[in-house]
Amino acid sequence: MSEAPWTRAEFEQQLRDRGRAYHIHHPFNVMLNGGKASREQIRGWVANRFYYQINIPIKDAAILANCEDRMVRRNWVQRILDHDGYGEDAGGIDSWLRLAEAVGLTRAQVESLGDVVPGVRFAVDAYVNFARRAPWPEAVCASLTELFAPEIHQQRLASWPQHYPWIEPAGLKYFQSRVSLARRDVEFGLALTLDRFRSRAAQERALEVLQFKLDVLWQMNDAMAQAYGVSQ
Ligand code: AHQ
Repeated sequence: MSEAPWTRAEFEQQLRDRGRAYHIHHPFNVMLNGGKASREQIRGWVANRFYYQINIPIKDAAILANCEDRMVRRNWVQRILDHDGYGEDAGGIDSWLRLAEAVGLTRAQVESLGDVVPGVRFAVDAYVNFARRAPWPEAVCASLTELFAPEIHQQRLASWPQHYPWIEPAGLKYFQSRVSLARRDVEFGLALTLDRFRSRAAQERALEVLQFKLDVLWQMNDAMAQAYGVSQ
Protein backbone atom coordinates (compact mmCIF):
# COMPACT_ATOMS: atom_id res chain seq x y z
CA MET A 1 0.00 0.00 0.00
CA SER A 2 1.69 3.27 -1.09
CA GLU A 3 1.85 6.05 1.49
CA ALA A 4 -0.73 8.82 1.38
CA PRO A 5 0.43 11.99 -0.40
CA TRP A 6 1.48 14.95 1.72
CA THR A 7 -1.01 17.80 1.89
CA ARG A 8 -0.08 20.84 -0.21
CA ALA A 9 1.25 22.62 2.89
CA GLU A 10 3.23 19.57 4.04
CA PHE A 11 4.72 19.13 0.55
CA GLU A 12 5.74 22.80 0.41
CA GLN A 13 7.35 22.49 3.84
CA GLN A 14 9.26 19.38 2.68
CA LEU A 15 10.63 21.42 -0.25
CA ARG A 16 11.52 24.39 1.96
CA ASP A 17 13.23 22.13 4.51
CA ARG A 18 15.79 21.23 1.81
CA GLY A 19 17.09 24.79 2.21
CA ARG A 20 19.47 23.42 4.84
CA ALA A 21 21.57 22.11 1.90
CA TYR A 22 21.51 25.39 -0.04
CA HIS A 23 24.88 26.78 -1.11
CA ILE A 24 24.44 29.78 1.20
CA HIS A 25 25.84 27.35 3.80
CA HIS A 26 28.85 26.28 1.72
CA PRO A 27 32.21 27.35 3.28
CA PHE A 28 33.17 29.14 0.03
CA ASN A 29 30.01 31.23 0.12
CA VAL A 30 30.33 31.81 3.88
CA MET A 31 33.82 33.14 3.16
CA LEU A 32 32.54 35.36 0.30
CA ASN A 33 29.63 36.87 2.21
CA GLY A 34 31.55 36.94 5.49
CA GLY A 35 34.08 39.36 4.04
CA LYS A 36 37.00 36.92 4.12
CA ALA A 37 37.53 36.53 0.35
CA SER A 38 40.58 37.87 -1.46
CA ARG A 39 40.30 39.76 -4.75
CA GLU A 40 41.49 36.62 -6.54
CA GLN A 41 38.78 34.48 -4.88
CA ILE A 42 36.07 36.99 -5.75
CA ARG A 43 37.31 37.31 -9.33
CA GLY A 44 37.42 33.50 -9.60
CA TRP A 45 33.84 33.26 -8.31
CA VAL A 46 32.56 35.92 -10.74
CA ALA A 47 34.34 34.32 -13.74
CA ASN A 48 33.10 30.82 -12.88
CA ARG A 49 29.52 31.81 -12.00
CA PHE A 50 29.34 33.51 -15.42
CA TYR A 51 29.23 30.01 -16.95
CA TYR A 52 26.15 29.27 -14.80
CA GLN A 53 24.52 32.57 -15.75
CA ILE A 54 24.91 32.13 -19.53
CA ASN A 55 23.49 28.61 -19.28
CA ILE A 56 20.31 29.59 -17.42
CA PRO A 57 18.52 30.84 -20.58
CA ILE A 58 19.73 27.76 -22.48
CA LYS A 59 18.29 25.59 -19.68
CA ASP A 60 15.04 27.56 -19.76
CA ALA A 61 14.82 27.24 -23.56
CA ALA A 62 15.14 23.46 -23.12
CA ILE A 63 12.16 23.55 -20.75
CA LEU A 64 10.15 25.57 -23.31
CA ALA A 65 11.09 23.11 -26.07
CA ASN A 66 9.74 20.20 -23.99
CA CYS A 67 6.64 21.98 -22.71
CA GLU A 68 3.34 21.43 -24.53
CA ASP A 69 1.41 23.79 -22.24
CA ARG A 70 1.05 27.23 -23.84
CA MET A 71 0.10 28.93 -20.56
CA VAL A 72 3.28 27.62 -18.93
CA ARG A 73 5.40 28.66 -21.94
CA ARG A 74 3.92 32.19 -21.85
CA ASN A 75 5.16 32.54 -18.28
CA TRP A 76 8.47 30.71 -18.63
CA VAL A 77 9.69 32.62 -21.71
CA GLN A 78 10.11 35.74 -19.52
CA ARG A 79 13.03 34.08 -17.80
CA ILE A 80 14.99 33.94 -21.03
CA LEU A 81 14.34 37.62 -21.68
CA ASP A 82 15.38 38.48 -18.11
CA HIS A 83 18.84 37.02 -18.75
CA ASP A 84 19.39 37.70 -22.45
CA GLY A 85 17.79 41.13 -22.36
CA TYR A 86 14.85 42.55 -24.29
CA GLY A 87 14.39 45.94 -25.97
CA GLU A 88 16.14 48.56 -23.82
CA ASP A 89 16.87 46.09 -21.02
CA ALA A 90 20.38 44.66 -21.52
CA GLY A 91 19.48 41.70 -19.28
CA GLY A 92 21.06 39.78 -16.40
CA ILE A 93 24.01 38.37 -18.35
CA ASP A 94 25.06 41.92 -19.21
CA SER A 95 24.64 42.88 -15.54
CA TRP A 96 26.93 39.98 -14.63
CA LEU A 97 29.58 41.35 -17.03
CA ARG A 98 29.14 44.72 -15.27
CA LEU A 99 29.88 42.86 -12.00
CA ALA A 100 32.96 41.39 -13.67
CA GLU A 101 34.24 44.87 -14.55
CA ALA A 102 33.39 46.07 -11.03
CA VAL A 103 35.68 43.41 -9.50
CA GLY A 104 38.53 44.22 -11.90
CA LEU A 105 38.01 41.67 -14.66
CA THR A 106 37.47 42.47 -18.33
CA ARG A 107 34.34 41.41 -20.24
CA ALA A 108 36.54 39.64 -22.82
CA GLN A 109 38.36 37.65 -20.13
CA VAL A 110 35.09 36.44 -18.54
CA GLU A 111 33.38 35.76 -21.88
CA SER A 112 36.39 33.66 -22.95
CA LEU A 113 35.39 31.18 -20.16
CA GLY A 114 39.14 30.63 -19.75
CA ASP A 115 38.89 30.64 -15.95
CA VAL A 116 35.99 28.18 -15.67
CA VAL A 117 37.21 25.15 -13.72
CA PRO A 118 36.18 21.61 -14.77
CA GLY A 119 33.98 20.96 -11.71
CA VAL A 120 31.94 24.10 -12.38
CA ARG A 121 31.59 23.30 -16.08
CA PHE A 122 30.51 19.71 -15.35
CA ALA A 123 27.95 20.76 -12.73
CA VAL A 124 26.40 23.41 -14.97
CA ASP A 125 26.37 21.07 -17.98
CA ALA A 126 24.67 18.42 -15.81
CA TYR A 127 21.93 20.94 -15.00
CA VAL A 128 21.39 21.91 -18.65
CA ASN A 129 21.40 18.29 -19.82
CA PHE A 130 18.94 17.39 -17.04
CA ALA A 131 16.56 20.10 -18.29
CA ARG A 132 16.88 18.80 -21.86
CA ARG A 133 16.17 15.19 -20.90
CA ALA A 134 13.83 15.29 -17.89
CA PRO A 135 10.05 15.77 -18.10
CA TRP A 136 9.64 19.55 -18.14
CA PRO A 137 7.78 19.67 -14.74
CA GLU A 138 10.90 18.13 -13.17
CA ALA A 139 13.08 20.85 -14.73
CA VAL A 140 10.64 23.44 -13.36
CA CYS A 141 10.97 21.81 -9.93
CA ALA A 142 14.78 21.98 -10.18
CA SER A 143 14.58 25.79 -10.42
CA LEU A 144 13.06 25.87 -6.90
CA THR A 145 16.49 26.31 -5.32
CA GLU A 146 15.52 29.95 -5.89
CA LEU A 147 13.17 29.54 -2.91
CA PHE A 148 16.36 30.26 -0.98
CA ALA A 149 17.96 32.77 -3.38
CA PRO A 150 16.51 36.10 -2.17
CA GLU A 151 18.38 35.61 1.13
CA ILE A 152 21.73 34.99 -0.57
CA HIS A 153 21.34 38.02 -2.82
CA GLN A 154 20.32 40.21 0.13
CA GLN A 155 23.33 38.90 2.08
CA ARG A 156 25.65 40.04 -0.73
CA LEU A 157 23.97 43.44 -0.98
CA ALA A 158 24.28 43.91 2.79
CA SER A 159 27.83 42.64 3.24
CA TRP A 160 29.87 43.24 0.08
CA PRO A 161 29.90 47.09 0.16
CA GLN A 162 31.13 46.95 3.78
CA HIS A 163 33.69 44.14 3.32
CA TYR A 164 34.79 44.88 -0.25
CA PRO A 165 34.75 48.69 -0.69
CA TRP A 166 37.06 48.21 -3.67
CA ILE A 167 34.18 46.70 -5.69
CA GLU A 168 32.32 49.33 -7.68
CA PRO A 169 28.74 49.44 -6.23
CA ALA A 170 27.22 49.51 -9.75
CA GLY A 171 28.43 45.93 -10.12
CA LEU A 172 25.94 44.72 -7.48
CA LYS A 173 22.95 45.61 -9.69
CA TYR A 174 22.44 41.99 -10.71
CA PHE A 175 21.92 40.86 -7.10
CA GLN A 176 19.45 43.69 -6.54
CA SER A 177 17.47 42.66 -9.63
CA ARG A 178 17.30 39.00 -8.59
CA VAL A 179 15.73 39.66 -5.17
CA SER A 180 12.37 40.46 -6.76
CA LEU A 181 12.78 38.34 -9.93
CA ALA A 182 13.61 35.23 -7.90
CA ARG A 183 10.50 35.77 -5.76
CA ARG A 184 8.34 36.18 -8.88
CA ASP A 185 9.82 33.12 -10.59
CA VAL A 186 9.59 30.90 -7.55
CA GLU A 187 5.93 31.78 -6.99
CA PHE A 188 5.09 30.32 -10.41
CA GLY A 189 7.46 27.35 -10.18
CA LEU A 190 6.32 26.40 -6.67
CA ALA A 191 2.59 26.56 -7.54
CA LEU A 192 3.20 24.43 -10.64
CA THR A 193 5.22 21.87 -8.63
CA LEU A 194 2.62 21.66 -5.86
CA ASP A 195 -0.11 21.23 -8.51
CA ARG A 196 1.59 18.62 -10.68
CA PHE A 197 3.43 16.32 -8.26
CA ARG A 198 0.34 14.75 -6.65
CA SER A 199 1.09 11.16 -5.50
CA ARG A 200 3.48 10.53 -2.64
CA ALA A 201 5.90 8.89 -5.07
CA ALA A 202 5.77 11.97 -7.33
CA GLN A 203 6.29 14.25 -4.31
CA GLU A 204 9.32 12.20 -3.23
CA ARG A 205 10.64 12.47 -6.82
CA ALA A 206 10.28 16.26 -6.63
CA LEU A 207 12.46 16.26 -3.51
CA GLU A 208 15.06 14.13 -5.32
CA VAL A 209 15.08 16.62 -8.22
CA LEU A 210 15.47 19.57 -5.85
CA GLN A 211 18.34 17.76 -4.12
CA PHE A 212 20.01 17.20 -7.51
CA LYS A 213 19.95 20.96 -8.19
CA LEU A 214 21.17 21.74 -4.66
CA ASP A 215 24.06 19.36 -5.41
CA VAL A 216 24.77 21.24 -8.67
CA LEU A 217 25.15 24.51 -6.75
CA TRP A 218 27.13 22.83 -3.94
CA GLN A 219 29.51 21.16 -6.41
CA MET A 220 30.18 24.49 -8.12
CA ASN A 221 31.30 25.88 -4.75
CA ASP A 222 33.38 22.74 -4.03
CA ALA A 223 35.20 23.19 -7.34
CA MET A 224 35.83 26.90 -6.72
CA ALA A 225 37.02 26.18 -3.18
CA GLN A 226 39.43 23.60 -4.61
CA ALA A 227 40.68 26.06 -7.22
CA TYR A 228 40.91 29.25 -5.11
CA GLY A 229 41.06 27.99 -1.53
CA VAL A 230 38.78 28.94 1.37
CA SER A 231 40.25 31.57 3.69
CA GLN A 232 39.05 31.60 7.31
O1 AHQ B 1 20.99 34.38 -10.67
C1 AHQ B 1 20.34 33.20 -10.53
C2 AHQ B 1 19.36 32.80 -11.42
O2 AHQ B 1 19.01 33.60 -12.44
C3 AHQ B 1 18.76 31.56 -11.25
C4 AHQ B 1 17.72 30.91 -12.08
C5 AHQ B 1 17.32 29.72 -11.23
C6 AHQ B 1 17.17 28.45 -12.04
O3 AHQ B 1 16.45 28.50 -13.05
O4 AHQ B 1 17.72 27.40 -11.63
N1 AHQ B 1 18.38 29.60 -10.23
C7 AHQ B 1 19.11 30.75 -10.19
C8 AHQ B 1 20.09 31.12 -9.27
C9 AHQ B 1 20.71 32.39 -9.46
N2 AHQ B 1 21.69 32.86 -8.61
C10 AHQ B 1 22.28 31.95 -7.65
C11 AHQ B 1 23.15 32.74 -6.67
O5 AHQ B 1 23.56 32.18 -5.66
O6 AHQ B 1 23.45 33.88 -7.02
C12 AHQ B 1 21.22 31.11 -7.03
C13 AHQ B 1 20.58 30.26 -8.13
C14 AHQ B 1 19.59 29.31 -7.54
O7 AHQ B 1 19.24 29.45 -6.35
O8 AHQ B 1 19.22 28.33 -8.23
